Amino acid sequence: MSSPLVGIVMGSDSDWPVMRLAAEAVAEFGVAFEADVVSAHRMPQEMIAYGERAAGRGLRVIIAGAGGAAHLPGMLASVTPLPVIGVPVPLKYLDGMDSLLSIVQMPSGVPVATMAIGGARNAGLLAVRILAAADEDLRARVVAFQSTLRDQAHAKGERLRA
Ligand code: RP5
Repeated sequence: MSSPLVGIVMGSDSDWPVMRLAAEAVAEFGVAFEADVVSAHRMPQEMIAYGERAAGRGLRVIIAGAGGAAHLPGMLASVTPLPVIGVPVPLKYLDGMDSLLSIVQMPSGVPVATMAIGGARNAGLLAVRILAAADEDLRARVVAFQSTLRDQAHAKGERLRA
């Protein structure tokens, strides 16, 4: 197995049912990834160390998901030069609006690409696109994937018109 290019981290293993969609999307394109729990509030030192070491370990994109007071994506973005994609994980209360607002309102200078609430699949697909910008083979796979989406949409229209 080649060394991971995408780091998928989350505040708790309870986020995994959402975050595994990011892992599945990345795996569909044959991109090596790692997944781990890195909690901003329960293990802040380890979280900072993860962000500081990520680029040096060979990671190229970080996907970070958290729920509630979701500070993990923003804090990682503050200590890594890598692109960080944030996934708001919906919890029992507030329907994920708390997670979304905690992730999306970053101060100028510290960007986080914030996905929709529960939008972990798009996080994986965005990570693939970021890598594909400098990888022609991967880009061809993204184009083929887009063709599949187009064909599926046409098929839906055909079924309605039939
Ligand atoms: C957040 O608290 C985690 O990202 C998770 O969404 C939430 C609940 O964590 P657990 O209490 O289930 O470990 O930091």
